[in-house]
Amino acid sequence: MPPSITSYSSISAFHAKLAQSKRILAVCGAGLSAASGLPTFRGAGGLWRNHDAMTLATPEAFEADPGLVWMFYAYRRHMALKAKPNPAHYALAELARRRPGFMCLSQNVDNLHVRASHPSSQLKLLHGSLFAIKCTECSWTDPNNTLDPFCPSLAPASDDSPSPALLDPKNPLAHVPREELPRCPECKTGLQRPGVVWFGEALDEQMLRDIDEWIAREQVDMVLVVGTSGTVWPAAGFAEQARSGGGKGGKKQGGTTTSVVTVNMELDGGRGYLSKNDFGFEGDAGELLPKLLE
Ligand code: BV8
Repeated sequence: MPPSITSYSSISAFHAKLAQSKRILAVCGAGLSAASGLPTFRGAGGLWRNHDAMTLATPEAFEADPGLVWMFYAYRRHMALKAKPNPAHYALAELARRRPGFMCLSQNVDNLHVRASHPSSQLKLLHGSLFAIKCTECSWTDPNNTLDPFCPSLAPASDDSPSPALLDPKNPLAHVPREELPRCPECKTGLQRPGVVWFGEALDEQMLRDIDEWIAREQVDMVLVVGTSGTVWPAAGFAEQARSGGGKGGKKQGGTTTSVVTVNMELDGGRGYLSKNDFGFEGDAGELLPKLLE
């Protein structure tokens, strides 16, 4: 185990549990993409300029100043397009190909799972995608829009990096008026907005039903909780829902235990996992997952 990784659990015991696991669930967060160079929400990269990303990822913020919110998303689209999937994304995609009983739930909107060719039937993007665009008013969507810049008023200063103004809190941000933002081509009245789930917005109901059904159908043997602070709901609840056999009359067969496996840069002193059946591995997911899932 390289010095940069502290294992609070034995890798061989983990591999033994993985080998006997039929149904495996992964819940992934921003830490999975840290090795691809994308900042997380919380932690050193979590603040975008002097704005807390969380206050920008809301319908109210978009209503109040769509230009500012679009600059935030144009910057994240630009960064995500420049980023590449890291070995952890490929390890999860490979696990899906090897294990039909594996389902990956991701909070990430950077499209890196898709670019790592993760089988779509075994991937649920809980919070949508930076590259899906939709209308604020009608049901129009553009599911795969990689325009960068998204529109002329949101152009970064140069090809290889967004405008310095976006990054340097000291530089006043140019105000982008609503009129310069693209309107919906269908209804002509709504604005085009990022196809992500903002705080205070509901996740896709059918997707949530499918997840509940997948968890309840059969005992989940292992939950991989990768690079997430577990602070955003309902994503934060899926690991315990799986442990309790779906919680909704799930078939919890006697004797089988669900192991929750936490992979995180900070395992809060090793208490990052709960019971003796659980595992904790502290370090970079980009380095850890390929070793754990080999
Ligand atoms: C909803 C898209 C209901 C936008 C995002 C209980 C139930 C339901 C809702 C709530 C509830 N309690 C509170 C709520 C409200 C709210 C919520 O959870 N608030 C929190 C802040 C308390 N939830 C919602 O609003 C959700 N909506 O449930 O609506 C409803 C029902 C009907 C009708 C109307 C409404 C919607 C939540 C979705 C928000 N959108 N993303 C965008 O991205 O711009 S969430 C956003 O935060 C990202 O998706 C991000 O992934 C996510 C969560 O953060 P993490 O992924 O965990 O990232 P974070 O930075 O926090 O942590 C990174 C971790 O990685 C750290 O632990 C770090 O140590 C680790 N790490 C760092 N580097 C590495 C690493 N690990 C490994 N390797 C490394 N190299």
